[in-house]
Amino acid sequence: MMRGFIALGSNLGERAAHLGEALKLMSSGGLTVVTASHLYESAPEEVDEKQDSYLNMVVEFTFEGGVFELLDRCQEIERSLGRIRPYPHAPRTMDIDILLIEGTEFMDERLKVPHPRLEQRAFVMYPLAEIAPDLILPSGRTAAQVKKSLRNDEIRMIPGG
Ligand code: PH2
Ligand code: MG
Ligand code: MG
Repeated sequence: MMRGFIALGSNLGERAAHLGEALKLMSSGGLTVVTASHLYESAPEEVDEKQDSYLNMVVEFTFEGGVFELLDRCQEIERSLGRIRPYPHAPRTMDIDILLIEGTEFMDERLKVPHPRLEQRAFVMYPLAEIAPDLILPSGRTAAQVKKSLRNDEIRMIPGG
């Protein structure tokens, strides 16, 4: 059984409802959500055009299957929530990114694990550090240390979200 962390994000339509729906869809067929973070709101990063803000969260998961099966499941859930890909970094109803898989490094055109930009992204590190502060990341630092080093006042935890 594999165990790891997945990031979810939405900045189009009913963002919180999309995330709730994705969590429901993730909890079947050998995929189990073990822990879910709060929702965090932040402005789009790494995007040139004006877009609505994102809601992001991170979940710890277990999965009975292989890496590509997991990727297919994530993309199937994105599609069932109306994800279209008109151009890179377009606004999206649902983005599901595999961040880390315990004991696994994976480099392929379709998928890189650990996620290459994981430790640079406040919208990933805030929710990840909430649910796994002592997790050791590829740089050798804990999630809590990396979060602290990013210190970002623009990101907002949604209470109860
Ligand atoms: N995802 C991106 C690009 N920029 N910014 C925020 N705040 N949240 C995201 O999920 C996000 C982003 C590409 O997937
Ligand atoms: Mg993404
Ligand atoms: Mg993605």
